[in-house]
Amino acid sequence: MQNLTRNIMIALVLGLIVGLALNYVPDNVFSIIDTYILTPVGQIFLNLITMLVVPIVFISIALGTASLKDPVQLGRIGTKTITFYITTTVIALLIGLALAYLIQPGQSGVFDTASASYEAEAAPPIMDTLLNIIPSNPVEAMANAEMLQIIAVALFLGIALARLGEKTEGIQKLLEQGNDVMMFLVNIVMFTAPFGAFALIASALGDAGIDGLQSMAMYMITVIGALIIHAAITYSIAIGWLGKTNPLTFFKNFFPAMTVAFSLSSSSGALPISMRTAQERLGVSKSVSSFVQPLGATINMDGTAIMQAVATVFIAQVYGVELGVSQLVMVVITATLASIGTAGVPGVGLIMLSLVLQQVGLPVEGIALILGVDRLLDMLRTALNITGDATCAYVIDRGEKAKEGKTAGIPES
Ligand code: DAS
Repeated sequence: MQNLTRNIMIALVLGLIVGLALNYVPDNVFSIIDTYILTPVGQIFLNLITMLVVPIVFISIALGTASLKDPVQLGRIGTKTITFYITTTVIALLIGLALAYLIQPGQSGVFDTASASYEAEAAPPIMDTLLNIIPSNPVEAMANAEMLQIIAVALFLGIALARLGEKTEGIQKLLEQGNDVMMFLVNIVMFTAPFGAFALIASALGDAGIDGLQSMAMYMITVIGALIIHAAITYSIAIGWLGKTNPLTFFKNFFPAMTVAFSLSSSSGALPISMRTAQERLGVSKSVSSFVQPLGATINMDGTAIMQAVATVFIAQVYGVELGVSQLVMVVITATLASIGTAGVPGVGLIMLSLVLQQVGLPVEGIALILGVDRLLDMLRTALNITGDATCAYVIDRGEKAKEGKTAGIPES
């Protein structure tokens, strides 16, 4: 794991250097390099990982649920998980809104709203998503990577396995072997991680351009500042107070997973590594990790919520729209619900942002203003998203072990 992290870090630094350098080559040269080298390499890496997401989430949730034999414990862990995720997402949104009003990123610089245009991808209506959690056709749900529906089917299967016990040990064994196969395939795919990380960040930086970064500097500073504050305050309080652990030790041990999430810009794609890191380096039990983290990769995206809060205020400021308190409340509610229904894949935050903007009557084409730097911010907010999932798993695991009188906490390295 250390070698992988080191190689990814080296690849990211090289990618940053190359990405900056690509700003000084003619546009047509960059376009050729990006089209025929960077984007294909990055896409191959993303597809390799994304290919494994559906089986990994399904198997992990089914096994995690099946291992929680006591339905009372399953209910307790499920309730704590959902409560933690919704609470931290609301706090993240409030931090994003507060910092955006403090820094006022939309007041600095000149933004060309006249030519701004953005075709919002059809975001799933939130209520439909929540009502359709139970799929009529599980196979179709898997084929369409409807993550909430896949989780629902896996939960039902896991509960059945837990209740039927030995009668279904063959299926449980099959799932466990399937999990071993998936982890083996992840190991193979992760060999390509440094190449993918290099290509993705070089392409994103080359695409954003130095001018783009400068004009969006205040917006990026606001988002990055809120991400840091959320990790440094919200998660640190949870880790220190509820997890009884030094937050710095936690972040240091979880850092390898954060680099993978940063490279991938995909919570779901980073899931295998984030679960393995939580289990091996944070000491989280497999049953809690396999239940809490796959759920979080889909329904918990605090980093994304922060981007949406800041982007909404930024776009309102650029277009000279005053947001009332009721509209800000709608931003919090819509962004919280929107994050529940979408899988953790690259760029999904922007799709949800169009939902939030529509909800508060802001022009969706305002997204065009932040599009250029979004891939870079997506890397950072995805790293925060999975850190929130791991924080939840760690805190819940500590609570469960305390109940059982077991020792808990980060194993001595
Ligand atoms: N890339 C998303 C994720 O995987 C986050 C986002 O798009 O905001 O968590």
